[in-house]
Amino acid sequence: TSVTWTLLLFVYFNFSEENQSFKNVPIKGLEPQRPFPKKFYPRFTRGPIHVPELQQKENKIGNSLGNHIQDPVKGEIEFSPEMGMIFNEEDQEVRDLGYQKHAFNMLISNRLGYHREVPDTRDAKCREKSYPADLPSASVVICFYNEALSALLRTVHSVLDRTPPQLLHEIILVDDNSELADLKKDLGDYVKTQLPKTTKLVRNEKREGLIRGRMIGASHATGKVLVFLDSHCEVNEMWLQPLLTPIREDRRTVVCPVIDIISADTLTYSSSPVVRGGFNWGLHFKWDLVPLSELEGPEGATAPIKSPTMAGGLFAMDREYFNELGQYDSGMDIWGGENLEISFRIWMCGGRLLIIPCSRVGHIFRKRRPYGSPGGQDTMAHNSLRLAHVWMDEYKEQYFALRPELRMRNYGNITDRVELRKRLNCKSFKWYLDNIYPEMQISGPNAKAPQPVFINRAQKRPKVIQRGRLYHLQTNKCLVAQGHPSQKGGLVVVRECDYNDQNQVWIYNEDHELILNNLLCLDVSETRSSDPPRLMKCHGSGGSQQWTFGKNNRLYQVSVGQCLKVVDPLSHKGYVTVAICDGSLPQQWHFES
Ligand code: UD2
Ligand code: MN
Repeated sequence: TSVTWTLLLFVYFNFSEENQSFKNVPIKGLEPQRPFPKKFYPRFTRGPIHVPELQQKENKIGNSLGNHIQDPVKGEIEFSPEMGMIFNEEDQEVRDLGYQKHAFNMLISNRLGYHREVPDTRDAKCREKSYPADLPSASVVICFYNEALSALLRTVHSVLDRTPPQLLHEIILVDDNSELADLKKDLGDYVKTQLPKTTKLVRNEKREGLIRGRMIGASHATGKVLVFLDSHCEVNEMWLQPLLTPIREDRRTVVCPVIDIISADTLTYSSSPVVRGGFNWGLHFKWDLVPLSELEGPEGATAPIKSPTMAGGLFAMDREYFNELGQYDSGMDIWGGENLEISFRIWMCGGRLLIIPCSRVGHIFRKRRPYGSPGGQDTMAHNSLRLAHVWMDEYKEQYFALRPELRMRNYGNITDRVELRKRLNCKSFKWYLDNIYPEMQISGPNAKAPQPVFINRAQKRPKVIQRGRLYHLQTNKCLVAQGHPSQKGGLVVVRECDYNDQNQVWIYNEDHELILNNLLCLDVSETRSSDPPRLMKCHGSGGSQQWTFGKNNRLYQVSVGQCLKVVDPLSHKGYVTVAICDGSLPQQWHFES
């Protein structure tokens, strides 16, 4: 038990620290949703990764732009860190176009195809659970705008592959007036000829945004329960049963799976810690560690957790209850804010919102949103204003204190929503804060008594695998910083090796990062792979800072799919770059301890 207590205390301290530190986080405008801060991650260890040499044959599968609808044989391509290897210009084009249009690695997405196994990330105890036989059936609604076809179809097939047919009433795809040619044509053909009749495609005449888009999807649904998913997800084993069970018990329960992380750069699927939803006064969603009071009980790690808010994209809800509760605010545009609005509404109007640790769905977390709104407006601010005015009572002042420029901004007509709140007899926002989110810090306009300050904890660091010199075989030189190794954004070059110089010492760790002199990480630009590598602050989320040592002494950059190379081995300048891996001498490196 003492171990358990230590663990719980650790969780608690971290939780409090998060609340303390968020005060200083600047509120940015249109910020895409990020995965959890690093300290939330359990170190997810996988067995040894098998690294097959990618064959040109495999490379052809589905990776040409006109050749998407060719379903690679399941399991033909095993995942490897070198999955994004670039062999030719066409690969480069697919990769670059993917980052530009979708902000993730479309080359890897295409190579993975429409089916793949994902690691079962559930707690072991989840596997022992059983669920009622008479669960309600679900309509899965997936709304998309300009999605990469391979990611969309992998979402659909993951649902078809891992849902018992009797529980899957239908899948409704809502095309939010996408412009991409393959979505306009190939997708329609594919749905007609390759998917069961229960998969339907609905097309919006004009771009509506994800909020009205989901309402349109829901209006076509006839299943008992609505399940919403983003268009770049992969559902895990037994994902649906644990979601349907609490809804069957109480129709006013809304449930979310744990959102696992699919890396935007490598498409690796990895486990998320069980966290719950919160928000800050800038009305941005954030993840919180689960407070002690929620972790008690016999079911331990597998028990549903009450969550003050939802992330937005992935949840299940009784369909009639969705309608009764007022669906969404149809005055909200494109993206943002609807997740807080529905969360407040659920809690304040007599429902509850739970996260179900035994249900897991992976989602590609991108570093930026690849699309704008048709008129270029900040829809997040527009939508947040609407929700603040309808639901937050005097606490909307907390928002205006941070965003004074929005006080006078027009947010359209909210009469219907105000009436809805009255009709449903919803509680006050103060009740919500006191009872559902007591951890929320309130300073300024509606201040509470100050909260105690908690101890800061050091973040866990990835384990060092090797420490030494990065030696270039052809030139007999070592990789070093061009300027000072502590200079952010500095280039690296090869120079005469000096075995007494700390500034030439690299660390290679279990996260595949290369860190010079224990300071900065070797990093590449994800969108412009022609840029030379630079030393940057270690961000800990892989991708642009992930390097592997492979065949022919190559040093492979996972995110750009290319190898580190000395540009001109005869020049004293020693410039390096990344280029298509060809096994040639300029691309050969040794890590020397
Ligand atoms: C998160 C949610 C997302 C939504 C958003 C706030 C998760 C995993 N994702 O942002 O579901 O709640 O916060 O609004 O919780 N889309 C359209 N039309 C548009 C724009 C987007 O159909 O005009 C689709 C898009 O293709 C995607 C979904 O809506 O399938 C969500 O958009 P996103 O993935 O850009 O949002 P995300 O994950 O950053
Ligand atoms: Mn998304």
